[in-house]
Amino acid sequence: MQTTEFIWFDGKLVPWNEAQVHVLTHALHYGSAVFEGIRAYARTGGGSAVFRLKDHVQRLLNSAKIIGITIPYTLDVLSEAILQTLKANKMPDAYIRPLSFVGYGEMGVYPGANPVQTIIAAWPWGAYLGPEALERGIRVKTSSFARSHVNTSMSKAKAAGNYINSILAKIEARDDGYDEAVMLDTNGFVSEATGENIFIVRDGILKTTPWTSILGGITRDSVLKLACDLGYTVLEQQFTRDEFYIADEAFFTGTAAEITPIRELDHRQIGAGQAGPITKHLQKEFFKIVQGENSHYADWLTPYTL
Ligand code: PPE
Repeated sequence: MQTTEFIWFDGKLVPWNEAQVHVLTHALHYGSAVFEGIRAYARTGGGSAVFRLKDHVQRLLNSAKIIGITIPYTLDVLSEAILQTLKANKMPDAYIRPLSFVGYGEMGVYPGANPVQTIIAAWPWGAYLGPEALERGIRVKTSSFARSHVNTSMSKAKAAGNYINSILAKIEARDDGYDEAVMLDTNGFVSEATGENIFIVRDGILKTTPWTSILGGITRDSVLKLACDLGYTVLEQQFTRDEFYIADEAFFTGTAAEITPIRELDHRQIGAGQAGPITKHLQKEFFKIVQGENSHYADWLTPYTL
């Protein structure tokens, strides 16, 4: 991967290669960590901005609360540290990865008095599902692995341990020649993908999974608001895989994936088998927003200069 110069580590900017932990770090054994994925974009006309910075930091703090660990930093301190990391690395655009984890101390599941440590890394990350994905759309399959029951793992926490479920589904999908997996919940309804939320479009109406067994995606929330503002009807409503098969359009949302069209599910072509008109419309407006070209959404952007 493409490295950068510094990683913020509990208040200090340390050289990339020196940001290390002990192999008996609790989180490495038990997945006791929470993280975020945030993007910063260069603005049309100069400068840069982090997209929905406070919302991401708030979700990090919420994730920690859900899994029962305490991050010893406030929202403002973490937000400032993220900007500091971008500036130190001279990055006009970036994917930013804050992570808070239960550190080295006692072994055993009980995290006890082990320290909670926090890092913030940033690196350049292009199109998550490949350079063609945003344009052409991707091929996906329904996973044989169900998304965890709402009382099994806490899906509203972006917790490291939750991602074993995602890794199982992702490996299966890739081994079978697909780009990504669509996961069903334990009742059989469409839940989310391994690192993306899902929208379908039928007869001009958008539908997305309600905030049940899914991560409350910030891109999902942005698209919900944007689509409403553009005059579309959007329903947060459960739907099944067969409804997905007969959708006119479908797409994933996520910080890494942005808005990625889906052109095929389980060998059924979705709509015309390419990015649909509503998907393209939302994609275009979304990219305008993140690049600072739509002042109506200025409060979603935290500007910074290098
Ligand atoms: N669901 C899951 C399970 C998920 O991991 C993500 C983000 C989303 C939905 C979308 O959430 P949001 O980014 O707030 O719109 N996945 C992150 C990690 C990807 C990775 O491979 O690492 C991301 O997109 O940053």
